[in-house]
Amino acid sequence: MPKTDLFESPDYYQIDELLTDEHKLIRKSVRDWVKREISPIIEDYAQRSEFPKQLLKGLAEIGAFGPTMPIKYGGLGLDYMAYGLIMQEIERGDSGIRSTASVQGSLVMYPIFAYGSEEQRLKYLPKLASGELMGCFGLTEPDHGSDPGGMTTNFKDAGSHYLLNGAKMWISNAPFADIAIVWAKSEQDKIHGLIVERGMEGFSTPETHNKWSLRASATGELVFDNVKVPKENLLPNVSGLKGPLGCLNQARYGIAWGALGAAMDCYDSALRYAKERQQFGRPIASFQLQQKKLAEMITEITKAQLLVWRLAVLKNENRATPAQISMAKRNSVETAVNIAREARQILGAMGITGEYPVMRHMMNLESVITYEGTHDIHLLITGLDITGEEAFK
Ligand code: TGC
Ligand code: FAD
Repeated sequence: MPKTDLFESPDYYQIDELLTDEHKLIRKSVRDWVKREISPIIEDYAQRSEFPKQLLKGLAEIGAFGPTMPIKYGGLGLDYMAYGLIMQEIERGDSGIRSTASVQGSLVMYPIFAYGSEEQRLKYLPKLASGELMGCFGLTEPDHGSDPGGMTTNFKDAGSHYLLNGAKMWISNAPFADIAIVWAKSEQDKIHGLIVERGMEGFSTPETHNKWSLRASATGELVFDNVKVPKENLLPNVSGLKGPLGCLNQARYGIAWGALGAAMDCYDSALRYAKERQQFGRPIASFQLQQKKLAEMITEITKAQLLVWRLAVLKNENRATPAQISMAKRNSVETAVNIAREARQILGAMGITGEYPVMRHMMNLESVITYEGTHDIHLLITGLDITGEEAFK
């Protein structure tokens, strides 16, 4: 049943005054699109555990795929504030849809742009920006998640081509992607990025089922059984773990903004419900316990908004460090998870139904807190940054 989306974004500290008119216009156009295209259908797709593929064209049209890329390659040449706002608005609709946009822009287009040859850029980027081609990013393996440096997926020089073997797991967009950016070790034990195309013999992408989280996002494996990859598909300009981790900086930045969108939607739903729902002859918003929850939500959202706004300024100036991005990703997702859990309680029994977006956000955020570096890993990155002592190994 189509639902009316009444979302209004909180701006408790007049942070909008820190945005340009162009930023506000971009946010409005994405928000209108989300209200029109995502909100009415997302609950059904999440319940059915199906990715709404028909949204891809619209996502491309609103500039969700690589908005910071130069116009020459099909991007919009926007700044990182605009990129953050786009991710915030899309994840306000659903984390799974934001995942698709993050992967396409930050994890597929970015490595081709940053590490690819000019031929690779011209061949792939415009088609990825328009959604004509969709991509996925294969770093995680069954036995190597937080520790991707231990990967065993590998390729050998077979003269006219490379021979790729191994498997990746938990890969967003894998079941329908046309291309995959795959990180694999060479015979010299160096990590490189390869562009693997659907249809290459020995390459398959089985879908992962039975998820309770990100149900409207398609997740799968990437399996490589002696796949012949043309030599021109190797990304020539990077080697080592810094290649994939450099892409993660881009995507984690987007999540820092995106998760706040989910938090705002939960807060907005809970506030509206608390004002309308009557118990003991009064709106539940009049009870101190409910006010505490709501007041803490808006406080945490406001703090996180200021953090990501400042991060965007630093990123625009090319001064945002990976550790600063880790802190923001971790903080925003924790904020969102806590707010979703509290909002669900304010809604009482209604909170467990699909009549409201809260439980869907809550379950989605359990993936967001794990992917792109777990909550623990980001804390350890901050720990390393401030102490100089590595506690991973
Ligand atoms: P370590 O020895 O620290 O570093 C290896 C090399 O990488 C460099 N480096 C970075 N470069 C760029 N950006 C960063 N953020 C970087 N972090 C490290 C580092 O300088 C070094 O360079 P060099 O030249 O000296 O070789 O590596 P480590 O093996 O100790 O691991 C460090 C650790 C644990 C922080 C890292 O591996 C990590 O971040 N693990 C988490 C893995 C992760 O985030 N996986 C995400 C998979 S993709 C995904 O989840 C997509 S979900 C998308 C969606 O649906 O939205
Ligand atoms: P593990 O690394 O096994 O960690 C398990 C637990 O141990 C965690 O709590 C972790 O914090 C903790 N831990 C690990 N190491 C340490 C340590 N040194 N110190 C303290 N604690 C530690 N990956 C991709 O490559 N591409 C994708 O598109 C992608 N999409 C995803 C989509 C979804 C829905 C999900 C759930 C995951 C996706 N991932 C993807 C994988 C994701 O990045 C990994 O799940 C994540 O990096 C964690 O790896 P893991 O699940 O193997 O957990």
